[in-house]
Amino acid sequence: SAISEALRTAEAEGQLHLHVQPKLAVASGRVVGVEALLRWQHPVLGSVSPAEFVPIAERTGSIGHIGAWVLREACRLAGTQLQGLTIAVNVSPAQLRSAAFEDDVRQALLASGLPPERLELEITESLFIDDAASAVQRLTALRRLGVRIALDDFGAGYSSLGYLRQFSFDVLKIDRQFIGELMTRDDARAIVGTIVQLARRLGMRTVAEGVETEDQLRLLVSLGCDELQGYLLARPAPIAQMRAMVAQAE
Ligand code: G
Ligand code: G
Ligand code: MN
Ligand code: NA
Repeated sequence: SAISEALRTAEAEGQLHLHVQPKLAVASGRVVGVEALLRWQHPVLGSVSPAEFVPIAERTGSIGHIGAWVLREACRLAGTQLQGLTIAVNVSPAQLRSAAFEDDVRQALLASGLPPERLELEITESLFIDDAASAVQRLTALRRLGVRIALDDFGAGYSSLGYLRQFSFDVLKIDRQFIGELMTRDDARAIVGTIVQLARRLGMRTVAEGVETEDQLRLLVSLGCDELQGYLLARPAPIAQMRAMVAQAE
């Protein structure tokens, strides 16, 4: 297709960019990290969402190249413009299963000089579906590099509490569907409260994603959630537009 053709050269043509979205720590009221979100601006196709092009890049194999660029660029940005903050990078299951991935992470850290604990990899639970044992092996190898591992969109899909015993994630990101229903559904509130307590017992931090209202923020604080992310605080934007928020972290 036109998209898969154009994807092949997107990086070389300078059409890829990272936006960042801040994460606020409840305890300190400060920005403690950002999530990197990939953007593709094509001269003819316009701006294409990663929700659309990442699955295509996975099928055609372009994801290896693109994912390595995302890692390099995220580490570079964090090292040069995000004093002390962590940067989180989304990694799809297909990327993680590739043999080259671990080396891409190592190279990105080396080239940027970023301390590994400032890089967080956000993976989704679908990684575990086909072969949980090898997923655990790969995550363990990455953890040995010193990077942090977050379980993204927790509760959205095939959540099994078993995954939480097979690998101890550093962070649980509570799926934004629950956050969106927090004020209107008792079950969403019960689930979020329970996830927060479970994470605490297992030594994981919790991040609520998709926080859009003050009411949600207040409730999440009272439920004991550690970090908040969402349009209420800031929409994903180029790092240059995030200067004021990031400076607040110093
Ligand atoms: O920010 P946005 O609405 O465009 O993100 C849409 C989806 O694309 C989300 O599921 C997000 O996790 C994913 N995504 C964003 N950036 C990246 C990236 O760099 N790599 C991968 N694999 N997925 C990404
Ligand atoms: O799958 P992942 O959680 O990585 O997806 C991140 C996606 O969530 C991106 O598309 C980002 O633009 C979007 N996002 C971030 N904050 C909010 C929010 O407050 N509300 C909604 N609806 N989407 C958000
Ligand atoms: Mn994410
Ligand atoms: Na998410």
